[in-house]
This record gives sequence, structure tokens and C-alpha cells, in this order.
Amino acid sequence: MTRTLIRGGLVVTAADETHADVLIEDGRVAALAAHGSACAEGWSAERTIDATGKYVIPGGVDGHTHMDFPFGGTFSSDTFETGTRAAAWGGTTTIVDFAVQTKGQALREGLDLWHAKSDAQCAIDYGFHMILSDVNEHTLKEMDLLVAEGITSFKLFMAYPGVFYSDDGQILRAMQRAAANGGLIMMHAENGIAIDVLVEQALAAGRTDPRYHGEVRKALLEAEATHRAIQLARVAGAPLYVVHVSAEEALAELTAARDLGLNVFGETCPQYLFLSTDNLAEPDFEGAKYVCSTPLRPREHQSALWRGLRTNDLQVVSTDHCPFCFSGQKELGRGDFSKIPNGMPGVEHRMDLLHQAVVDGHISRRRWIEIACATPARMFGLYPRKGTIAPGADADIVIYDPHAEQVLSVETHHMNVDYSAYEGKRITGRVETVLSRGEPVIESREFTGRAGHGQYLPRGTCQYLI
Ligand code: DUC
Ligand code: ZN
Ligand code: ZN
Repeated sequence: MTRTLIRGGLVVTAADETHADVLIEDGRVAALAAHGSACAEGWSAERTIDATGKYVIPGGVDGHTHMDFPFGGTFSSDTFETGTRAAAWGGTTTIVDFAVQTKGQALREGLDLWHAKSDAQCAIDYGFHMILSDVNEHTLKEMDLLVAEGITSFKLFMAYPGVFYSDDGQILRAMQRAAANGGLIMMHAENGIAIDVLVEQALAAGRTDPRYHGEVRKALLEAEATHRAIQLARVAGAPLYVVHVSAEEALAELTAARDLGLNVFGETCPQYLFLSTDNLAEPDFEGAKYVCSTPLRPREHQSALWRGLRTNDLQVVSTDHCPFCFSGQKELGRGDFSKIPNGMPGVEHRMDLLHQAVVDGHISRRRWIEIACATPARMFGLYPRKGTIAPGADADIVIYDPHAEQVLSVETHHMNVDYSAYEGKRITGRVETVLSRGEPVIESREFTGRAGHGQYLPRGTCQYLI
């Protein structure tokens, strides 16, 4: 039996802050005890980690990543190997990535491909959602099989006609199926049909720069799609999780639905909390680094999103990590913003940026852990194995130094992408050591993990329903 003792830290979970030592046995949390009582309890361990003056927090659960994801004729630049290693550096110990159904193929084919991409590659544990690009009689039946084997959530797109897009009839059918089989529908809520009209008009008028990506993907079209998704989910009697919420008007739709007591949930991402259309407007095509969908919004939206996180109208912060190199990938859209691959890097920085939000007074320490660890674990059927520090939970634990100072930069990050969206940003707080099922994957800021340590996680159904 291998035992590790973490001594002297402040254990922060979504529920509690306790000055406690943590005993780990065979990859799981065995017990917590008040500082100093470990001897009295007769605890002995082969390895002791001194966490004095540090936080001891659950490993982050990032419920929205895209490793090696096909988009716009290219693939996101992190593989499962590089992306999960970067996640570990940033204190994230679980990701849920999106397997993709290609139009005309079965869900099973997409899922098999995602297993092939990730098998023996990951530094941390991982599960899958499934993107439905083609809702039909066959794929609806396959949804039941997937739920039974642990792929319990399905992403639908109201955007990208001709690629990932589902029409309202397909959405309703998929929601009805999810209502029956316990699956969770995750929605990319933007009116893609209307957006495509505005794209065509912008390009015809010579408006080709990256900032027009933000202008055509209007907040009202995010809000309209969010409203429509909510009503369709009500008709189907299905829960709904809206991904990457960026617009205040869309959040208002979620708030109204939640005020009715509906099982409607929302996720936002650090880029919407810390970046804005000012970045999209950076000159010399630099704005392309910030092209993602939903798009960055004017700065004024940020305070609404922070409020939503405080009031629990938004429950989760994921990254939507979908990196494309500036050189050779983002550049595909020089002269035509609609050809810039949509997505931004971020899997390494979520825990730090949200700690900065604690320092800045936007959220409390426990709320930090709730939105980044505990609720995503509950939302996606992984709790209490993931997302908390409690007897029986996997020992996915981060020793976090709340006083260390760091500056985010492409020079020091570990993601496989040639720029940082947060270049030069100062952060108070830094990951020091990361355990994944009790094994150190980052030890005193050295990577000690390995590709293949990470295990595939079949998931249960959503544990967050009202
Ligand atoms: N939506 C996502 O969630 N990720 C990448 C691209 C997109 O539109
Ligand atoms: Zn999306
Ligand atoms: Zn995404």
C-alpha cells in the first residue's frame, strides 16, 4: 500500500475551508485530520508533502476541451498528449473532451476515433462528450447506447450551417431522446443561419478584419438561440446546459429560465471574463488570436458574467480550449475573417485566472473550487470521485501557492500553440504540485507525469438536476 501525507495546508473545497492534513492511500483520499493530529491517529506515510502556507485543493475539472479537433480545414494544435500535460501544469486533473460525429457517420465511428486519438496519450484522466452533427433515426438510437456506456452528454450546434448545425426539429428530437435516456444536451447557442447572412454582407462590403467576427456574431443572436434552446428543452422535458455563454442578453435568458425553476445551466469561459472586443480589434491581424465562438464581447458584458457566477445563474467555468497557432492556422483567415479557425488556448490557465478572480474580489475561494472543480464534476457525472477532497475520492489534489507571482506568456506556457491570449498578464497564485490519483504529475514545478497515466472515465448522468 502506498501512502502519502499532505501536511500543514488549508484544504479548500466547494463546501469547506479546513486546516487539515490529508492522508492518501492507493490513489484515493483515505482521511482528513486536523493539523498535528496525524501522529495521534498513527498515520505513517512513505511520502510527505509539506503544504504549510499553501492551499490544498481538488484538481480542476475542465468540462470543455477540444484536443486534435477538426475545424475549418485544420486541427486544433494540442494533441491529447500535449494538451493534458499542459492541463496538469495548470492544476487541472480531469478533462471532458468532445468526440465528433462527422456528418454521414455513426456516433460510434466518431467515438472510436476519439479513443484512438487519446488512448495511452493522456497525463491526466479524461472523459468524452459527443458532438452530434447528424441527428437521424440511427444516431438517436445510438444516444441510448452511449449513455449506457458513460458518454452521457451531447453537444448540438445552432451555428455552423452545413457542418455541425442541427435544425429545430433535430434539436427537439435529440432533446426528447435525452429526456428519456438521462443524457444532458449541451448547446452551442447562436443563430447560425442569421449569422451567415451577416458574414456574407460584411465580406461583400470589404469588412474582412478579425474584429468583424465579433460584429456579425451578435449578442442578440446568441440570446435568441439561447431563448429558443430553452423553450425546446421545456417542450421536450429535458435539462439543458448552454456552453460558452458570453453575452449579457443570453445570460438574462438563462436567469429567467432558472427563475422558473427549470433545469437550465450555463457555462462561461475565462476568455469572456478577462478579454473583450478590444482584443479582437488589435491591429495587423493580431485580433485573429482572439477569434472564437461565441465571440468575445465588449468589456461591459464581463460584470454581468461575474454576477451570474456569483448568483449561480452560471454554474461552471470551462476553457473551451481549442488552440490554433497564429502562424499557418489563424493566418488561413487573412483577408476573410470567416476563414479564421474558431478557438483559443486556455486549458493551462483556468485555475490561475479564477484564483486571480478570488484575489480581485469577484468570487470567494470556495466558489472558485465550486465552479472549477465540484460543479463540473457533478454536472458531468463524476462526483465525488472527482471535484472534491473527501474520503473515497480520487486523490487528484493540487498544492497551490496563493502568494507566488507569475506572468503568463508563450515563453513559459506548455500548450502547443505559438501565442498566449494572456501575454504579460500578472497572476497572484501558482500551482506547485499536482497529484493525479495520488501520483505526482507536477512536483515542485517539475513535470513528473507521463503520457498514458491518464485513464478514460466512463461517466454517470448529470448529478446537478434540481
Ligand atoms: N464551439 C466550441 O465550443 N468550440 C470550438 C468552436 C465552437 O464554435
Ligand atoms: Zn461551441
Ligand atoms: Zn468548444
